[in-house]
Amino acid sequence: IVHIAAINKDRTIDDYQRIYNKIAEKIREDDEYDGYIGYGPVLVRLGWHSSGTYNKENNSGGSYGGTYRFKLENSDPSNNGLQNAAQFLDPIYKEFNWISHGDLYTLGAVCAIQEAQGPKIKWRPGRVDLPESATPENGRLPDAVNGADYVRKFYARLRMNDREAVALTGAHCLGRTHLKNSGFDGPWGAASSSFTNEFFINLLNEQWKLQKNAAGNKQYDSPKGYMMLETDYALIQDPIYLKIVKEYANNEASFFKDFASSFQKLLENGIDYPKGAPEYIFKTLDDQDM
Ligand code: CCH
Repeated sequence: IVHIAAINKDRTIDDYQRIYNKIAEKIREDDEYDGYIGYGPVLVRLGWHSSGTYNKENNSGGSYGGTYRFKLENSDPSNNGLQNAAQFLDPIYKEFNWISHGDLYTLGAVCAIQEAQGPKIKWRPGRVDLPESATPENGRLPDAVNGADYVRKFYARLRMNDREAVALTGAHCLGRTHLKNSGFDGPWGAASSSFTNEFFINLLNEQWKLQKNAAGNKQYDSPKGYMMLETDYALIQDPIYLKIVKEYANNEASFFKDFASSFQKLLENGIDYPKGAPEYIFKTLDDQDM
C-alpha cells in the first residue's frame, strides 16, 4: 500500500493557521469540558488514535485516510470517549470542508499540544480521505494491561524505538482516564491541561501501589490520587526505559525535543511526501497576541 501526500498548491500556511486558530479559540471557549480540563487532551488522543493503527508490515492504517470517521473504526472499544473530540471538530470541518479528515485530526492534536504550552510540532498537509474499505480492523491500539515486552513490540509496529516510545507516552501528562471509557480511573498528575514532563517526575517519585479499581481493573495508584497504567509503570520496570524516564524527568527540554520529533513521525507514518513538500510550524494564539 502506497499513500502519497496530495499537496494542494492553492493552499498556504495561512489557510492552515486559520484552522489552527479556530481550534485553539474553541479549546479556550469550551473550557468547562471534563471538569474544566478542557478539550485539549481528548483532541491529542484523537490525533494519536487515528494514527496509531499504523502497521509497518504492509503500510496499512495510520492517519492518511482519515478512516476514524467510519463506524467500524470509531466504534472500536479502544476509541471510547473520542466521539467528544470528533464532535468538537465537526463545526470546524463544516467551515473548512476543503481539509481532509486525516489532516484535521492531526492538526487538532498539534494545536492542542502547542496551546497547552507543549513543544512546537512540525506538521505537513496532504492526507486524503480514503473509502471505508481502507478502514483498519479493530484491535490495533494498545492494551494497557501489559508489561515492557508488549510495549516495545507494540511501538516497533509503529517504527518507534525505545526513546520514541518513552517520549510519546509522556503525553499522559495531559488529561485523565475515565472509568466509563476505558475502565481505568484518575489522572496521571496535577496539571492535566498543561504539557510538561510531570508524567516522568510522578512515575519516579510517587508511592505507587497496584490495586483493583471500581471496574475490577488493575492500575497503580498513589496517595495523591494519581494513577499509572501497567504499560506506564513498565517504563520504570525495564532498565533501558528507566534510564530514559530519568533523563526526561530531569531535563524537560530533552523530553520536548524528542516528543516533537516522535509525534510528527507518528502522525506521518506511512505517508510519502514529495520532495519539497511544505513543513509548517504554527504560531500559538499567545504568539499572535490573540
Ligand atoms: Fe494514552 N490512554 N495510551 N497515549 N492517552 C488514555 C488516555 C490518554 C494508553 C492507554 C490510555 C499514548 C499511549 C498509550 C493520551 C495520549 C497518548 C487512556 C484513558 C488509556 C486507557 C482513556 C479514557 O478513559 O478516556 C496506552 C496503553 C498507551 C500505550 O503506550 C500515546 C502515545 C499518546 C499520545 C502521544 C491522552 C492525551 C489521554 C487523555 C485523554 C483524555 O480524554 O483526557
